[in-house]
Amino acid sequence: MSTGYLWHEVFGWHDTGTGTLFPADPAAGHQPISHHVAHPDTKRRMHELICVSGLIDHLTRITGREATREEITRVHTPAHVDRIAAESEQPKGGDAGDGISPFGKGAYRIAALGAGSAIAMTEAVVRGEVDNGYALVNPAGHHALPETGLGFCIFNNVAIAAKHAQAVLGIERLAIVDWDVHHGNGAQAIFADDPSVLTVSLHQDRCFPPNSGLVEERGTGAGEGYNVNIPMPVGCGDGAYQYAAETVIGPALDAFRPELVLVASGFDPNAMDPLARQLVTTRGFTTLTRTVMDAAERHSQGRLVLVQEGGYSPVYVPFCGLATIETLAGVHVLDDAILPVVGGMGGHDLEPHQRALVDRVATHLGDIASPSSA
Ligand code: 9RB
Ligand code: ZN
Repeated sequence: MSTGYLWHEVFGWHDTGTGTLFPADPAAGHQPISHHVAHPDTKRRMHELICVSGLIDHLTRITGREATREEITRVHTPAHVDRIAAESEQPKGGDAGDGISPFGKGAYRIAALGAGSAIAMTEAVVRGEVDNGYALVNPAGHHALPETGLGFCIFNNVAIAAKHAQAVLGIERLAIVDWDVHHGNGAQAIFADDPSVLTVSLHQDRCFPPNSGLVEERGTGAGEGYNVNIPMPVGCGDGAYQYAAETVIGPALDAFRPELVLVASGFDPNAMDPLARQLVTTRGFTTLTRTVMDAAERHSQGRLVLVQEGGYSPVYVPFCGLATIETLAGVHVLDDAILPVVGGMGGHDLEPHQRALVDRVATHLGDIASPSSA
C-alpha cells in the first residue's frame, strides 16, 4: 500500500489580497483585512500538520509541474487562459473572473502548477507508481468554467486531470466525486453531455454558486443521467454524510464502474467552516474516503486521486486533511484534537428530512449504465 502526496511551497504564495469575501473597498464598507477567507495559510497549516505529525514518513512525495497551455485548453478557452496570463503579468495581478477572486502578480504559474500537480498525481496513480494519492493544491478549481474562473478558482484542476487521463493515459471512463460543501458546477458543466465521465457532487443546498446544484440537474443529451447532485440541507453531520455516502456515492460508482476515481476534496463541510453550515468531523471525512477507496478497489484497481478544493477553518482543516490522508495510507498517527468539541455536538444522527433528500437522489441512479450494459 503506497499513497502519493503532493504540496509545493509556492501554493502558499497565492496572493488573495486584503479583502474578506469581497475585495477591500472602504467606501462600500468592505474593510481591508490581513487574511482573505481563502488565504493559503489554511492549506499550508494542513501540510505542516502532515509533516509534524509524522504522517509524511508514510507517504510517497510526488513532484508537480506546471500544466501546459495545451493541457489547460482541453478544458478552458484560449481567451480565458490568455486573460489570466495577461492579468498575471500586471504589477497588482487581477481577478479570476467574478470580481471576488483576486490574485497577485504571477498567479498564472501557481494556478498552472495546481492543474499540473493534479495531472502529475493522476499519472503516478494510473501508472501504478503509487496506489492512490492526495494532491494538496492551491488555488482550488472546482467552480472554474471553460470561459472563466469563479469562486476563488482559476483553472479547473480536477477536470484538467480528467481530460488528461482520457487523452494521454488510456482511461476511457472515469468518475469525479466532489465533496466540497459548495456545488461542483465546473465538472458538471464541462462533462454535462459526456457519458464517459460520471460527476457526483455532494454539497450544501444552494450555498454557492447561487441556485446551482439542484437534484434535477442530471446532465444533457448523451450525458443525461451521468450527473448526480446531492444538495444536502443545512446542518448535516456525520450521520447524514455517511447515509449519502452509502446510499448514493457508493451505489453510483457501482453502477458506473469507472476505470479511475477522482475526488474534488474540500474540507468546508466541516463543523468550523465560515462559508457553509454543515457539521462534518474527521469521522465524516474518513467515511467519505473509505467509500471512494472501496469503490475504487471494486472497479478501478484501487486507482483513486484526491485533489484539494476549499476549506476555510485554519484550525480544523489540518485535522480533516490528516484524517483523510491517514485513511488513504491505512495508518493512524495523531488523534483529531478538535473532535472532543465538534464530535460531541448534537446533530450527528441522521434526521428524517436528510434521509428524504438522499433517498430522492437515489431514485435516479438506475439511469447510470455500466460498460457491459451501455
Ligand atoms: C458574493 C457571493 C462566494 C461564496 C462562497 C464561496 C465559496 C467557495 C468555495 C465563494 C464565493 C454571492 C460575493 C453569492 O469554497 N468553493 O469550494 N460568494 N458569494 N454573491 N456575491 C456578490
Ligand atoms: Zn467550497
